[in-house]
Amino acid sequence: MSRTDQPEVAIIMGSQSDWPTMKNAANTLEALGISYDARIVSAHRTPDRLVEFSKSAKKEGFKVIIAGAGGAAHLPGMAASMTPLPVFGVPIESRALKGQDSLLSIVQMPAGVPVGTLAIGRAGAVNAALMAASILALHNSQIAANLDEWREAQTKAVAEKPVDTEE
Ligand code: RP5
Repeated sequence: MSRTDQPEVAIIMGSQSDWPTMKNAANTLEALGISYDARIVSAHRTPDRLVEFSKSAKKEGFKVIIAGAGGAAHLPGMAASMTPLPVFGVPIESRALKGQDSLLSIVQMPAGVPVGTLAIGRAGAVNAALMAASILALHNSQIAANLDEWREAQTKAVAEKPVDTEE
């Protein structure tokens, strides 16, 4: 699997506390040989950092942004409002409302400023990385091959019969 020097995907998140979830996106990108840069960018606590990041992300060479946030999750939408790059939003599973707040905050964007919203939590983080990979694979045959291989391995890993597991 090949890597390039300039990270192709930016993973941004509202807080350090989002990293255990967003690490699933990072791990998936790594498995696919896709370079990324992970940063903490908070829409509420570091608004200037958000503006600076979003306005320069394309110039920096990023091709896709994955943004995870929880609660009043304004990060993905605000980032999308300031960049032409595709933005995938990952709703973090919040303690108070189990991520329903995050999901609704991210998914209900007004027409004209899209955020590709994924599932709450780990599944969303993994799938955001896979969506990023699908986009990059359109113009990168190595990533396309890695993605095919990853999917094939996933299929092969599914047993035909269930086994008893400890509860
Ligand atoms: C959001 O607030 C973050 O994305 C995080 O999910 C949530 C809680 O942040 P912490 O209080 O844990 O830093 O901005």
